[in-house]
Parts: sequence; structure tokens; C-alpha cells
Amino acid sequence: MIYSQKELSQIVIEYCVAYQVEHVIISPGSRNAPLTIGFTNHPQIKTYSIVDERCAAFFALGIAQQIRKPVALVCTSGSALLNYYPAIAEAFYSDIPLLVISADRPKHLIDIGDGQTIRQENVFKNHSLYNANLVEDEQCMNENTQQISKAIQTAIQKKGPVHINVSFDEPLYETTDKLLIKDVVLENDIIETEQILNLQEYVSLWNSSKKKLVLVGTHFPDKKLQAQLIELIKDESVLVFTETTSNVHHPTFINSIDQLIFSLTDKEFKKLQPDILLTLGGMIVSKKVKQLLRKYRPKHHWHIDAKNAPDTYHCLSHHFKVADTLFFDEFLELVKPVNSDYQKSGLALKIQRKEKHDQFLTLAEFSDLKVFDIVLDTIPNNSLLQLGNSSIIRYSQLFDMNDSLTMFCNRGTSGIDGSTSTAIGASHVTNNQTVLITGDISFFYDSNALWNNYIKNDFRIILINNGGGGIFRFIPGPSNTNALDYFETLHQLTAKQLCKMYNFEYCTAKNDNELKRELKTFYQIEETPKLLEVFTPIAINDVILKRYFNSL
Ligand SMILES: Cc1ncc(C[n+]2csc(CCOP(=O)(O)OP(=O)(O)O)c2C)c(N)n1
Repeated sequence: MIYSQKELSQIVIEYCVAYQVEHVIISPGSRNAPLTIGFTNHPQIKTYSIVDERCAAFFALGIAQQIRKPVALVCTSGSALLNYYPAIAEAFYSDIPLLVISADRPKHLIDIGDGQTIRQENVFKNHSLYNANLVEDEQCMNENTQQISKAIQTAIQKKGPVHINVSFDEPLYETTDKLLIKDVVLENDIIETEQILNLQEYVSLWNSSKKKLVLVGTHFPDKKLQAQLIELIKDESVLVFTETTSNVHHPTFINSIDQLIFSLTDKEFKKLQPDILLTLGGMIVSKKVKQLLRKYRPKHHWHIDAKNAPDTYHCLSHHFKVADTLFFDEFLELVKPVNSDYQKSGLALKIQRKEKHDQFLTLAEFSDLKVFDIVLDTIPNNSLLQLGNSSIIRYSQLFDMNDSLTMFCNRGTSGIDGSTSTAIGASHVTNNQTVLITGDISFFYDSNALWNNYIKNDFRIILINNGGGGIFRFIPGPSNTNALDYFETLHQLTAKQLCKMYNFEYCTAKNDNELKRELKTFYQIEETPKLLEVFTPIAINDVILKRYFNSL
């Protein structure tokens, strides 16, 4: 076995192994050589080499999103680690465990004119759950060890990004066949005790209230939670609102929130205004529901989450600090059905909207909206669907999704900067086919994602190319300025040459028939991954979407 001769590097690696970190994404550099040598030679670690640190970090995020365990990133000193920041922020707000390990120079070499040197300690402190700063000094090895252990435990238990900055002096490339460190001692010193639930007060409010809205944000697929929500909704005073990324399904859930509420007058929404709002899961995509619930606040807003309770609606009244399924285990035992027409009126609206939706789409011209109508029906069962930000995730929310799919989108910070890299990472660790639907600006932004040796042949990209940031034509504001170009950023780029360069099979469609034809064979597994570029008319996409909402 080959080890780096640096004891500090050995400690970092042995602790990662002991805490069962399996995947380590390495970006090239010299200062990180002790870590690169150590990790790549370790039989229990799967290493990956990705040059662009921004892409490497989103790739790691995609893996961690799926396996729900920390994935490690290793890079050199200088600006290299700053390129991790977008993915770190996304991980921070999406509760995804990332272990960021950066190599650094020793303190006396910082800010004295050495190359590739910046102030690295605590550089992610606003968006990381723990920052370890390790120094290569015999006297500090105990403290180093404690910090490493704490960092990894924090990532695992609190599900988020942590940063370990490791300073190494030269020489960096020396190896040994000896493990220099003593036994690794696993500790478990930061387990937070879950809150003991005292539900009585809340249950009596619940049991005496006629309008209760459960709103589920981004959530990893969870069959138990789904079953619990189905149980809860047997009470006709309860409505359940879900989003595409909630990954829970039932015909009595309102799964297209915007479709239901977009055209409601304030007076009509007031009827839907709940007495109790019970929220769970992560970020909510629907801007409209946030606006309306902030305006027509529920009397009580309770949030269930083992970690945080963001006051999204400016009226948070209680945080149940437990995992949602544990909460419902107890809650469902205590609640009683209440006579009410709340659920009935919500579901009646849902049916009306669905009819109008179908009528509109039968006649709709070829456009972004129509592409979704055609594409979503063709995605193979059980696929992992990754959605780009901007209008992509919003369009998807207007459709009934095949409930065998699992769906993800980087909603932590809603960035357009890493959707492709994330999808490639997620695809790498799932047995099912992964399909990414993305807009053109997002796709070209993250085109370095394709500079990656780990893309599976079953990976598929559906690129909806409307020639710019289509969202800026739809949202109120940009079109009323004389600077629309700076929002929309029109372009003539296509993915053709990128596909050639990165060995993707490339096909295109610019109308209904071409799209349907291409989709017939698109998902078949062949020798290379594939990209389907769908060209849609920028001039009418927004018009059609506005007409759609009016028609509802
Ligand atoms: C990193 C980052 N920079 C800027 C933005 C602001 N932004 C939001 S949507 C968007 C345009 C997206 O265009 P595209 O991917 O083509 O999707 P479309 O709106 O056409 O569906 C931009 C620049 C962002 N979300 N993230």
C-alpha cells in the first residue's frame, strides 16, 4: 500500500474512510498532492478526476443528493477552492452533505508574495456548517484529529457542507508504505437529541380547525411519508399542496399549485386561506403561493424539520424539530376528522383547471409549454429526472408527473450554474436512467460539465433552446425596460459542436412531429450519451404561457 508521507494527509484520509466516505472528487494541483496520492491509492475510496472545480463540486453534489452521505472534494490552493462556492451554497440550502477539503500553504507563506495563495481559512464560513483549519505541526495532531472528526460528523448528521483546510509544507510528493497514524477512534459527540414532542396543544387546534393546508417542499422520495400524507388527507378539512420536487403523489394532492392559484382573485384565494399551515420539506418553488400566503397569512404556521424552520410566510408559530415521518407517527394517532368543505372545494378547482389545461394543450402551438406536454409523457418509468432552474422547473410544475419518476432540481439557491454537473453526478450513482431537462442559458453556462469521464451511456439531456433566458420575457419587469437584452441575453449558440467535442449523440427538433419522432428512440441505450436540442420560438413562448394561464 502506498501512502503520502505526510501524517496530516494520512489522518484526513483514514478518518474519511472510517466514517465511510466512499467518493472523492479530485481536481488537479500540487499543494493537494499528499491528499491526491493518499486517496487514489486507498482501496476503499472511489476517486474521480475533474478539472473544473465548479463542475467537480456540482458533480459531488449530485452524488451526495442521491446517496445522502458526504462526498468529498479535494483541490489545490488559491482560487481553485473558490470555484466550489456555488455548489457549497446550494448544498447549504438543500441540506446535502459535502466534505470540502482544500490544500493550503502554511501560515507563514500567506500574503508574502507566494503564487497561487489566498486567505483560505474559513473562506466559506457563511455557508458551511463547520470549518476545520489544520496545521502540520506535531504538537497539533490531536487537535487536527478532533477537528477532522467533528467536520465529518457534522456533515453526516446535520446534512450540509463542511470545509477542511489543510496546510502542507513542501516536499509534497514523498510516499511511504507505512501508515504513520494510530488507530482511528470514531466519536459520536455531536448527536443532537430530537425534540420530545408535546403535541396536545397542537392537536386540539388541529382537531377544531376547518381549513388546514399541508405544503410539501423539496423532498427526497419517501414512501412512508407519502402513505402518512394519504392517511392525513382522509380528513376533508385538509388539503395537501405538493410540488414536482416533493416526490410524493396521490390523486387527492394538489400537485400543480401555480395552475390552481395563478388566476385566482385575491377574494377567491381568501377562501383557500388556511387556519393552519403545516409545512415540511425544503424550498418551495411556487413564488405565487409564497406571495399569497404572506398576504393572507394563516393563523398558525407550523414547520416540521429536524434541523431548520425558515419563516417563509412571515408567520411561523411553531417548529417541530423532528423528522417528518416521526412527527406523523405520533400526530396521526391523535388527529380526528373534521366536517368541512375545504378539501372538496380545492379538489373541484383542481379538476376544472385540469380540463382547461388539457383543452389548451390540445390546440397549443409549438412552444416551451408544448414541448413539456410532449416530452414528459415519454420519459421512461423509474427514471431520475433532473430539472434545470428558471422556467424549466416552473413548466414542469404545470403537469401531472409520472409517479414512478424521482425528481430533483437545485432549488437551494436556484442557480443556473451547475444543473448539468449535478445531473451527471446523480446519474453516476443511480441504476436508473437519468434525464436532464435544461434551458439553453443554463446549459451553456455549465457546458464544462460535459468535460467529465464518468458520464453514463444512458444519460440523456433534453435542451430546450429558446435562444436566451426565456423567463425574462415572462416575468413582469424586464420587457418594460430598455435593457431587455441584458436580461434575456439572446444568442445563436447550439449544442452541436459541444456534442461532437464531448462525444454525445446529437439530434434536434423544431416542431411537434420532429420532436415526437426523435423521442421514439431517444432513450434507447447506445454507445454514447445523447442530447436532444429542441428549438422553440422565443417570440411566442411567453405569449403562449400567458394565454395558458388566462385560459385556466
Ligand atoms: C448562477 C446564476 N446566475 C444568474 C441567474 C439568474 N437567472 C435566472 S434564470 C436565468 C436565465 C435562464 O435561461 P435558460 O436556462 O435558457 O432558461 P429559460 O428561462 O429560457 O427557461 C438567469 C440568468 C441564476 N439563477 N443563477
